[in-house]
Amino acid sequence: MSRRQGRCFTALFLIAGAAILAGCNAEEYLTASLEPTQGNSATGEVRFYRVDTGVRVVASVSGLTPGKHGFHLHEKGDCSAPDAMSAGGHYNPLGAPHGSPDASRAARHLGDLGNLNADASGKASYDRVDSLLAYADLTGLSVLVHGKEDDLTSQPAGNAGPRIACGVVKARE
Ligand SMILES: [Cu+2]
Repeated sequence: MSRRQGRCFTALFLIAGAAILAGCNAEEYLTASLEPTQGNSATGEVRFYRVDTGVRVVASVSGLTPGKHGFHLHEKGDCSAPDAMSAGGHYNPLGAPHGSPDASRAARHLGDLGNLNADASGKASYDRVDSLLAYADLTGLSVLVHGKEDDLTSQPAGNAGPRIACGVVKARE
């Protein structure tokens, strides 16, 4: 091998090493940045991770009133309306009734994530693995936070009140 070829192989080796390291560091997830709707103040981030048993949903939200707030995936990735009605109804590709996130596939919307539960300072965190969601289907949906508790029973949306924050689900940048 000539000296020049040797240098070239060294360079290739370094590039391959850097690529492998970059691959190890690039954790893959989808994210939705929650922005408040008109007259509200809730903000936060929701992340979706692919796990063996489904999709892990991790949220951190602040600016809430203390207590429970309906938390759903909605069908349209459009938060442009001041009241976020542009996001459409719950993500419900199977045409099921509204329900608890722990209900069976036939008894909940796939978008039914239950409630966020804000503490006295208005902060809520959420970390749950959903065994019915498919990671590949989530991009382009939206995540909504509501002003009231989702009772997990009332149709079609748990009587959860106005939409106070909205974010579109996107690949991490
Ligand atoms: Cu909703």
